[in-house]
Amino acid sequence: TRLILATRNAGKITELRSILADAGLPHDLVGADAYPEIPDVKETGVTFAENALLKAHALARATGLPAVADDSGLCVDVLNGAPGIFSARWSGAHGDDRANLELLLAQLSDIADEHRGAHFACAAALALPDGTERVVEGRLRGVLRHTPTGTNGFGYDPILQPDGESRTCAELSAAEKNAISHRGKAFRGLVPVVRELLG
Ligand code: ITT
Ligand code: NA
Repeated sequence: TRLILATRNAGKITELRSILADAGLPHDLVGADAYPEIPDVKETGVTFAENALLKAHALARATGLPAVADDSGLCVDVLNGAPGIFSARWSGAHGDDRANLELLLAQLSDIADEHRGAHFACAAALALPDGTERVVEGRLRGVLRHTPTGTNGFGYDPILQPDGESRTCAELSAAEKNAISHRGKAFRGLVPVVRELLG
């Protein structure tokens, strides 16, 4: 069966393909870009789970195929969880990873190391054309560096140093990141659900 990945974020697509393939899902995974005629849904939810479900339902309804989506972001302790669901457009420009990261670093410039705790969060959603839905969430806890380091990954990876690591997420290999990441945890949790509902 074909399973649609309801995202146009290239960094996410790369991660999701390898996470789901490593988990042994036999499905043919296709990105939303394979359906350019279907408009992007407005992310009007107030939680990661609501937004992930909105994206998955919109694509499942429009294509008649099962769809998976993720909504994810960085939640900073001293900012009471911001940027959170606004992570992709924190600086105003949707998807401008560098501008978002630079703005966040500027906002945290006076914050000392012991108060720089944060986590990545991911909600992984599965929606079927008949309206059936499931969500699984995952987190990766760490501290925020003062200076971006590393060139792997995407988004805020160069500033998040996972707890127990001496490297940032952008210095981890793709496999190392997937093994501990919010997205890895959420989608590995979703795999048995996909198997149960789709066979
Ligand atoms: P889609 O809605 O098409 O999936 P998007 O990039 O808009 O793509 P989100 O709304 O989920 O996706 O925003 C997620 C943002 O959170 C992303 O742009 C990054 O800035 C950040 N983010 C999420 N996961 C991350 C990760 O693993 N590493 C670094 N940054 C991440
Ligand atoms: Na979002």
